[in-house]
Amino acid sequence: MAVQDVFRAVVDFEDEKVPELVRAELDGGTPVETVLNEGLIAAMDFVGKKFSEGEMFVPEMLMAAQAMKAGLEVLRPLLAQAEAQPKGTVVIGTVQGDLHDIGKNLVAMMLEGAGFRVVDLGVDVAPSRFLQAAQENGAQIVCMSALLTTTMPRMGETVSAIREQGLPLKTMVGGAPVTEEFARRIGADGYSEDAPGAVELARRLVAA
Ligand code: B1M
Repeated sequence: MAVQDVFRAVVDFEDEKVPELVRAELDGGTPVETVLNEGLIAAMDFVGKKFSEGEMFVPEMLMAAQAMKAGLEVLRPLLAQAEAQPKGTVVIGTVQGDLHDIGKNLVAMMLEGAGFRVVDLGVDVAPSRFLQAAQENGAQIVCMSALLTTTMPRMGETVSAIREQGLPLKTMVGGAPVTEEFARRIGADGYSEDAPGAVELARRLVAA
């Protein structure tokens, strides 16, 4: 039994087997971060590479994503041991036109775990919906995720809409194609390349 088994089960689309393998790893004393990074996330990176190389196709990516999600559900309570007093409220979503939600869900879980109240808008979220939900929920931060180069511009549009309305909201962005430089260019308040970094950033933005 090794974290490699978790990796293999995701790559082989064994969504029924993944939760039990994840549980077995945790029971055996493997740290939750290792199961997450070396098992689940590494498997999705592998699948993405195979897709780029034309060796896997969309249905296979989807099956692997389902297997990864099944594993994430086991990790959820460990990642999200919320504290009593919310650190602040964040509104999070994957931007308009983009249906990738695994990374966004991970960021949401870790923010919850760090004690933030998280309003998750799901996927395909239009700029106006981010604004409306942030105002309705008294949020301090709007968190946007994008996995497609074609949907990244929606992040800039959301930031601009917030600035135009003069709303006192901080914005943070992330997702595989997003960079620090891109975040600066669109005027976002912050960028993080991974979920733990997103938690650190959210803490800094709320404190600022
Ligand atoms: Co898609 N897909 N996909 N896909 N998919 C990618 C993104 C791609 C890179 C694959 C490839 O070509 N190698 C490519 C994008 C190319 C590009 O634009 N540069 C691609 C493509 C092309 C497509 C379609 C267009 C394919 C098609 O139909 N021809 C299509 C688009 C659909 C749409 O969105 N409109 C599509 C569809 C799909 C599926 C539905 C099959 C499925 C998504 C299922 C789901 O999410 N529910 C899927 C998948 C699974 C992938 C890959 C394989 C894996 C993505 C993933 O979940 N990674 C992906 C290849 C890859 O990235 N390796 C690929 C694991 C996840 C934990 O990582 O989301 O990066 P990630 O999140 C990280 C960080 O980025 C960061 O934290 C997370 C963990 O630490 N982070 C943030 C994320 N959001 C953040 C926000 C923050 C801070 C940090 O602050 C707010």
